[in-house]
Amino acid sequence: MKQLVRTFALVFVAAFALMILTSYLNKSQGYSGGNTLTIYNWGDYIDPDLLTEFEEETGMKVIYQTFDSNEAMLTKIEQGGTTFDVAIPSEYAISKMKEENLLVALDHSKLPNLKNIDARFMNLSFDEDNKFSIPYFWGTVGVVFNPELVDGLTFESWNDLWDPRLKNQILLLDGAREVMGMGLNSLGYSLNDTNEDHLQEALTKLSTLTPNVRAIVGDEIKMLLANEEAAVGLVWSGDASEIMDENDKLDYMVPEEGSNLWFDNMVIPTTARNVEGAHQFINFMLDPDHAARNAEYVGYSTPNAAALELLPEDITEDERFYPDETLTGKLEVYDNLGKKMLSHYNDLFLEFKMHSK
Ligand code: N2P
Repeated sequence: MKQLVRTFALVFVAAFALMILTSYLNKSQGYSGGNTLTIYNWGDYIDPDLLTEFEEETGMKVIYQTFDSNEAMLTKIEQGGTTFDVAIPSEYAISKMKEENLLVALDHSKLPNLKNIDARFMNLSFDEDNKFSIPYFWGTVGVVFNPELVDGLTFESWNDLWDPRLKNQILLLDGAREVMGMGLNSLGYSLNDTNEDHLQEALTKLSTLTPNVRAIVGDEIKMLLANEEAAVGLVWSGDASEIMDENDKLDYMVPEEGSNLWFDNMVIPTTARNVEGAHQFINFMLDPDHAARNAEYVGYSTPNAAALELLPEDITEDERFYPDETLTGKLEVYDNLGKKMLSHYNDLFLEFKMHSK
């Protein structure tokens, strides 16, 4: 009898432990069953009320995880073991995921709201016919600065960041392509350059910026700049708009040598368990009201023409955040440089980070 009780107890404990373990694994691996939807997005990149509304409307439960760079997102999806239903990478990462067969072809008949996207953002070279990706936000990379803290300096060129008056005053976003791109652009090279001499030259140039670099940071860059903890930041345009909402002394500019124009898009990775729900979510985000509220909440520029109509004019007519084609035509979109070159960029960026500490 005692033996039986003990066996029972043991089986019970083991089953319980297994339950806890699976629930933990499901959470950490982004498991989605029929009624859950697992979303993998950049940090600070959605209005959380929209997730709640989506859950209420569909009865699905959203599991939400974030990343802070395309490289981190790619590594996680490439290594497998995840079950993300929707992810939101940028164009060069999408092109790489397509190459690696990591994306599900979309069923446009399930995305009637796709008609709301401005034709200017459709059918771009990284995904012709939008077979795998649907526009989410777009923008530029540039410099946010606080005119009161920069000792009369004005900003036009990347090279202005090297001014000794900016000692310890610059915050950089933590992105390999963005920081390497700044180094390359400041020398007049393309931010897609793969010439080894140019890349080394860019690294050397960047290492001379280190006296001015206060820190390389993630999403906290917005709080630090708004609180005037530093005078200058290398940021994505939408973060600049968010910072300027908090502190209207600050301004944003895109350097004259050129910079990056980027497009973030919703995709369904082949890891998805709920492809139907993923389409429902994408369509939900394409709704004009949802897209407008999302843009207002996160501060980024929407590619949704119908949503633009709903946004205040002081947002949509601000050329810094809704630049026209004359400016965007001078900017470069990141190319998919291939696995080897991308990891080389990462290594060079790491080397720079080590110098900056
Ligand atoms: C938001 C990140 C925006 C990503 N925190 C720009 N591609």
